[in-house]
Amino acid sequence: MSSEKTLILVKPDGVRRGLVGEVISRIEDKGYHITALRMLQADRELLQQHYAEHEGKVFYEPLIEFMESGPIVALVAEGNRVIEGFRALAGTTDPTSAAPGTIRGDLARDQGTKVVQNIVHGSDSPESAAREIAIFFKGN
Ligand code: IDP
Ligand code: MG
Repeated sequence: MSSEKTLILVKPDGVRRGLVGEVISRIEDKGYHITALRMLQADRELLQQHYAEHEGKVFYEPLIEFMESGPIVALVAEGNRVIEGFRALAGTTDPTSAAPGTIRGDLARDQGTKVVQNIVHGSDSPESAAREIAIFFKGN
């Protein structure tokens, strides 16, 4: 049985709104295993590494500022096709049009801010997952 890992973040909006348990429940209810977990206040350097692919975009600076605006929860989830599976659980980037039933579709909406606040991050490929897990879980 092949397995896979993904890096999931509960963003500052999710932590502020008390949705950590809700997000974790949805991951576990789907049948994935959480194999690492930490709460942290991310600093700018870590966030610049994590979001390097978005450097230069209009929402880049607001994204970094938003992500350092409060504590986040980082976790590693494991299971066959977990990268794709968690992206499906999360829903599309824009929470206004994200499908009902998804984390973003059920729990978030566009608040008119420069960066859209959408509760969670999930890695988008095996390469991203390996890179992102190394950033948030050094030594794992
Ligand atoms: P993803 O989180 O669904 O993978 P990405 O394109 O990787 O989406 O963007 C990273 C984050 O940047 C998003 O989750 C969202 O918070 C924010 N973002 C992405 N695109 C936009 C945009 O067009 N306007 C405002 N914020 C955006
Ligand atoms: Mg992304």
